[in-house]
Amino acid sequence: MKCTVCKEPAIIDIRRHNAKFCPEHFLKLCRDQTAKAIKEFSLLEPGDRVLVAVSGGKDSLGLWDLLLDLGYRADGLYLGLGIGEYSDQSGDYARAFARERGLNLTEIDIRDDYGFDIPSGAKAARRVPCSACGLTKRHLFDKAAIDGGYDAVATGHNLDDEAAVLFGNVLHWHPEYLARQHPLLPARNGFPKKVKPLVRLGEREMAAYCLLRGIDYIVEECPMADGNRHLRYKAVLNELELNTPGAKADFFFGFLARGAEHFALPEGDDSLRQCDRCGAPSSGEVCAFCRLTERATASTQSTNATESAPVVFTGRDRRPPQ
Ligand code: Q46
Ligand code: ZN
Ligand code: ZN
Repeated sequence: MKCTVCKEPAIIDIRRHNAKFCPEHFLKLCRDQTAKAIKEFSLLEPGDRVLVAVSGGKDSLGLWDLLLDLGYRADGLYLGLGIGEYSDQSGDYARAFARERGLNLTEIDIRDDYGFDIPSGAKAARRVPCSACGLTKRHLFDKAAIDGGYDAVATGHNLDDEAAVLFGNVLHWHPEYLARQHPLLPARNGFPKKVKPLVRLGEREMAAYCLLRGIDYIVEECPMADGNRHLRYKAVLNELELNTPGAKADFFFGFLARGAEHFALPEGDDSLRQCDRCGAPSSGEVCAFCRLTERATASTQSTNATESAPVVFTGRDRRPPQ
């Protein structure tokens, strides 16, 4: 197998590009595809200060590395979600990455700062763990970006992630989600700009990128992802991609080019106010995150008061997101 560019031995075959790459040209492809997404969707301006949502996985650490390589000023934010060993290990990978490269990583531990963790907090608030987790992550990344004066929050969603989410949103016809499915969500109403610069790279490519760049990352999936419907959609799309290389990219980029406009929401119709407790933009008096915190910690307090067994994470908590 030879590199399509230089004819040296290739290490990866990317069928949707109908091309094979040696290490040097594969790394160049990853940089070029990231830069192309940033330009094509107007994600960032040169010299922007970016806050990378770091999970310790291949996508977020690879994204941080790529943004720095492309000349952006990028800091990381890691959230300790209290999901057992998974959180302990993913935090170690994020810290090691930042330490070895002298980067600025901020950490927020939701147990220390907000008094709950995702498994027990979700249970107490009667929410599916991934729903409580997503809400928590969105709120805390938004807040950190606004407080820190960053130009954007960047997340490591790749082509496989976006195609799977689109598949779910089309399968169940969620027009309100389709309206927001774009690599760029501009800043609005006190929310920071959010960008997804990896939408042109697949999961397999991000794993290969990290391997070649010497980036150690947590390989295990979050235990709460078990049974997650997006994993099932990914499996269906992988099957399709096997026989139709490029199907995922056609599906996702075709939607952006020809479908998304039909779901766009009229501008300026959000009537948001400030949360009475934390000041974040909110549709009601108290924002969803403050309500979650209240319910999650009220249960902890009453549990402590009655000295009954603490709420702990067990395998039974693994339910798919809604
Ligand atoms: S971390 Fe959180 Fe994911 Fe785990 S609980 Fe679900 S949303 S699966 S990206
Ligand atoms: Zn080459
Ligand atoms: Zn609030």
